[in-house]
Amino acid sequence: MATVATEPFEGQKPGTSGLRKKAKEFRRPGYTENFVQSIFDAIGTADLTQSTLVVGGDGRYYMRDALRIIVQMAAANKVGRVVVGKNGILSTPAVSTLIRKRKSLGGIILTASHNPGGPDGDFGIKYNTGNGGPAPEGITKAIFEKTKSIKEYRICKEVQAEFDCIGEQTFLGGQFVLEIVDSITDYAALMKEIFDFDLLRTFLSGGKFRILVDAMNGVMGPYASRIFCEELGAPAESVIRNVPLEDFGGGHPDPNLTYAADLVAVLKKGEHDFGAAFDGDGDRNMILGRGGFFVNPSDSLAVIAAHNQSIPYFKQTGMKGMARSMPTSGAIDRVAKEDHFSLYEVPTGWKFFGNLMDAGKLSLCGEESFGTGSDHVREKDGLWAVLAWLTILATSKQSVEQVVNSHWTKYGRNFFTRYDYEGVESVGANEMMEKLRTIVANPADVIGKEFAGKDDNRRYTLSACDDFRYEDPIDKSITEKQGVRFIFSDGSRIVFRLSGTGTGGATIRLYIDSFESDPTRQMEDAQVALRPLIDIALEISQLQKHTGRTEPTVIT
Ligand code: G16
Repeated sequence: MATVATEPFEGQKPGTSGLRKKAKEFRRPGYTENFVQSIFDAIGTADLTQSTLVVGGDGRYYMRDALRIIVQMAAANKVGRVVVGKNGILSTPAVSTLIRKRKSLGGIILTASHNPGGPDGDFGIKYNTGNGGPAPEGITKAIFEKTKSIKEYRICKEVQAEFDCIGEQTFLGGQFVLEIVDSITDYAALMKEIFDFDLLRTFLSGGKFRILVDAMNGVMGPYASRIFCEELGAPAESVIRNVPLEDFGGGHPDPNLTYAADLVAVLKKGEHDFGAAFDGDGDRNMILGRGGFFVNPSDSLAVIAAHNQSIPYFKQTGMKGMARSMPTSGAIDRVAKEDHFSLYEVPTGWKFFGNLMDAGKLSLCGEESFGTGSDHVREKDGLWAVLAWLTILATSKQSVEQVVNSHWTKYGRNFFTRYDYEGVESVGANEMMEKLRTIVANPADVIGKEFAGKDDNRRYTLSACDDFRYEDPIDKSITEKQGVRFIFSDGSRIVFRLSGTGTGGATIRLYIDSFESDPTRQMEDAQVALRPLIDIALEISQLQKHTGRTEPTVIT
């Protein structure tokens, strides 16, 4: 075992979901080692010899090197057992599953999620705690503090592991065990406990109900092929781009209308009843219906909420409560209100749901950023969301579009859109946010003011504005500056925040949410319905002036 002297690297601060940087950065000598040692130092458990750590990732470029380093460092830091998916492959929800099943100390996930991969792409390292969820802020802050003062790391280079055959390997005279497991088995077993696989098999087998699932050359290919095709009988061609590639085939493994445009184009031909896509690490999902009908993630969450009793897991465990991230539309709020469930609003970041779930207050939650999940694990879960939708379709005997339309008829519709301005100069983006913060810091100057879009006679009166601050209901921790909000008297909201997952410059996210109860207007295109609020948002923020951008890079 070696103790290697090192010096801190600038900027090893975990963002919304772990440390994400260019792969090149992680390849700098000592960069990965420093961050991993800081995780071990922050865990602060003196004796790890009885502990298990789960490690895996989405197969992107540099994952195998990082995996080897982590295993050697876990041995040197005296962790008793490390569990790794075959060839290092584990989806993010599968890591969460294994951490919980093995009652592990925690896990390390190697992914930059939906960000591109390859030598010029992104990489990431995220620490999850024993509940299976992303480390809460207290721990990520402690990790960051350790990175700022690190002087040495420990590594055991004599641990030369093989990652391609299932079974146990023992090192250091039996003191360190590396266990390679099948990447899918435990996760698939959990899905069988949650859903009625017989019902889904009858629904999908023989290709009667035609599905098309795009794994975007991320980690989900093998999971989707095993579960949809082998287990549920969908034809093999139902899963496309199902081979995990280090660079995702040059694509951007982000399941949205821009980066999964190929899938949308195929669905538009009208030959499939249902389409879905996943991101690089399998926690995000996009749902499409026949003809490319797009289900907004906020609506997807609300629909699953409304149909929760068709899912066997919720029937057994009961619906303990629902939650969404702050920028996610209020569609689920209407279901919670109508059906008498508690509803929690948390900042962006799956880590904020964990405490509520552990306290038994939350069963179902989601985010506008294509994340949906339940308390079966402590990560969002793309394949779970697809199985939930297929269950709803099988039991309601309606098409995707019919399910969504009937939902709007019953609960009303929350129009929602998100504009992303990716790779903006940080200076301009920060200036814009600071200006917005100055406005909301003096609410008396703006509240009661009337706003209107450029070519529209609809008027919106500002009734509240703030920078979202969250007090965790369980541990009372406070998280501040989570998004600048402008709330109007009809409940419409405009929200601005900077992404915490990008790696180049800044990404500005602008979210707009507006409720429409009038059935004659509910079928309108969201971009048309929200146009005045978009204009108002651009006017208040002076986005173009600060960034030079006239158009967003992605519209959801
Ligand atoms: C992560 C978090 C999500 C968050 C998303 C976007 O997802 O787990 O909770 O909504 O980032 O965050 P931001 O708006 O800061 O970019 P993932 O799929 O990237 O791990």
